Amino acid sequence: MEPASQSFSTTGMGELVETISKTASRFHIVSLARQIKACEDLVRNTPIIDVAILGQFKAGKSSFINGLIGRPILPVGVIPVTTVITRIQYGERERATVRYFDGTTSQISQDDLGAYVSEAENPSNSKDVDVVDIELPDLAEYPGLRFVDTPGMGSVYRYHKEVSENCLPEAGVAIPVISADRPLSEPDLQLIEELSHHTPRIIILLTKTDLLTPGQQDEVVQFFQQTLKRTLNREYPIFLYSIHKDTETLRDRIRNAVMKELSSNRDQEFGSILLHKTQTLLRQCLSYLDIAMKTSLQADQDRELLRRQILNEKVGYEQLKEEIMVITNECLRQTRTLLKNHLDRFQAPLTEKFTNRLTQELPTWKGNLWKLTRRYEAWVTEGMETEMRHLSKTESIHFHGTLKKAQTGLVRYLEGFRMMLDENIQRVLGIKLAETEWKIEVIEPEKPDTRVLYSFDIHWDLLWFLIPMAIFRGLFERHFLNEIPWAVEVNLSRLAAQWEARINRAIEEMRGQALAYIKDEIATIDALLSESADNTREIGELVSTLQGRIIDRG
Ligand SMILES: Nc1nc2c(ncn2[C@@H]2O[C@H](COP(=O)(O)OP(=O)(O)OP(=O)(O)O)[C@@H](O)[C@H]2O)c(=O)[nH]1
Ligand SMILES: [Mg+2]
Repeated sequence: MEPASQSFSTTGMGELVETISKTASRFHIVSLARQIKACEDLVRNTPIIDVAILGQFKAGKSSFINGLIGRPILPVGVIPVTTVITRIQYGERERATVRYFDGTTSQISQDDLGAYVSEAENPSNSKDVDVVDIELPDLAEYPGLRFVDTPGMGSVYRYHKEVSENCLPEAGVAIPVISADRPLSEPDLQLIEELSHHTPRIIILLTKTDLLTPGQQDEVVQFFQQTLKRTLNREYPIFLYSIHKDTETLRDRIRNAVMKELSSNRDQEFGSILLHKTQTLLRQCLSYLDIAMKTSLQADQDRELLRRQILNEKVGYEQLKEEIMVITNECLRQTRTLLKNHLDRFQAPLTEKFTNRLTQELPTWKGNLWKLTRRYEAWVTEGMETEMRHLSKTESIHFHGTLKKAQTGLVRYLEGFRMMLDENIQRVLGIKLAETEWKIEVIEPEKPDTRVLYSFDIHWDLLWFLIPMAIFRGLFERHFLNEIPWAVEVNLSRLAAQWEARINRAIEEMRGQALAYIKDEIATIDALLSESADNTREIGELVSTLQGRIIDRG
């Protein structure tokens, strides 16, 4: 903490108020808005000190201000009167300006004031008046001071209290008014306590002293002093006032001891008011930042926990990858068996079909062994191609078994991963991940190549000119027929291998998608987590900057 320094510069304060203002908007500390605005106004504008007269309804606030002015400008009455904030200051000419909530203004005659500031003529402030500003040549002896008359608190008009409370941040000097017939109620103490946050200058005014004997007045003043000391541990100057008895004397006492002093030391007063306000603002801002910091730290811890949960061996990318590998490898391995088992059932019927056809066709084939062999090759190739193409078409639906299994496995696995992530995020951060439309599509394998290659192991046919067909034809025909089961088996197996390659490629593609999904999701969460750490750092930096501006009040 910086050593206490009572010297200050408005520039330095302006910069501090600006930092607080930025902090408040960055962390949405809306509750400080009015105080910030009040400090900004004080820093920016010509120093004018608002002397706010506040207190319970009918305490005699408006009457007291009228007394200071020396004539009955403000409406007073036996029922709650003041309904709008009225600010009165010195001006060369008499002038009254009504400022409305919508920002518009209008000049009114002093005599019409009641129509705007009294509850009777402007019920519930139906005229939407924000404030009425009055300038009077009568106040020449109080340059730089602006007396602020406020609606009374504690009456049936609850909004009167709100209006008055809202103006507390602007109060430079506060005069809580307490009527002698209701000496120091709980709301009075609360008001004084609240005021102490906003101003270093609180002067208590005990009104209607004509209702008390001098002895009773002393008694009441003593009671005030003791109570304030006991409850707030503070001492405040207490002044007496009455509109009926010793008015001049009492008023002059306040004038000389308070108002004149405020006026003549205005710059210094202004400085200490601004200092007080910015320090209060600073402390409040720091206490909000404290909450933000705690929340952020807590969140960081939880996020760290979440991070650990995401990155631990159970849910870390490497582990997830391994599990996904297990799921898919199992499917990849099973593809061949599945295909083989399915295609095996075609072995016998196809063999029979080809054998029968060949048995029928062979006798019609003419020529030497070479020609016969070529013919046989062409016949088998064409026949096999047709059959394999047909099988590939009609049976492919049954080949997708492992692909579907891999898809189901991956989808289920990813759902589990996401659900786990979702639960953690919800528990730690209290937010729900947006649903993703993500799902694994089965990738259709491309159609395999059904071309068939076939030839004898030993190229007898090249020796065709040595082989007399009349003797050996029967032998070769048998050989051709015997080749059929093998040809069927080889081509079914080739078909299976081609489908296996394609299906497994599709499974691997799905695996790639699943891994990319997990990787992306983890990276996103990771990025969000690092952002939160920055938040804590940012708050930390702000806290240390602002703490350096705290002045120890000792
Ligand atoms: N006996 C006595 N009555 C007073 C004194 N000051 C004010 N009153 C009376 O108290 C009543 C209220 O006075 P106001 O000045 O209107 O009081 P206020 O605090 O402004 O009231 P609100 O604006 O309604 O909050 C009026 O009837 C005044 O005549 C005083 O010193 N002695
Ligand atoms: Mg009043």
